Amino acid sequence: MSTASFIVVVEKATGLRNAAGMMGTSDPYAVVSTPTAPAVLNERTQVVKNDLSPVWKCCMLVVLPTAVPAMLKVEVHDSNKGKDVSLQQTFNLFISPC
Ligand SMILES: [Ca+2]
Repeated sequence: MSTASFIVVVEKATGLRNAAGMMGTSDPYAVVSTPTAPAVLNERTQVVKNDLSPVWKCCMLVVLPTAVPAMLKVEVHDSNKGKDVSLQQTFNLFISPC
């Protein structure tokens, strides 16, 4: 199977939802996955505490098959001591060979 490598930079987000309510401010992190690829990537950025416009500047190496279009999914969550909460910021990026 032929593959291509990509450097994905998850740089920042702005104006995220505050899921902490009166308890403070969201602690966002992003998860990057490749749900359609044979070798599933599931990497995450670091948590940025108390910030609705976090700067992650996180580089990830992604290897995808060139034969078929692939999807890159980016989801943003609020980190908590208990269960993390989705900040309802999800992006699906489709990548296909030219
Ligand atoms: Ca939190």
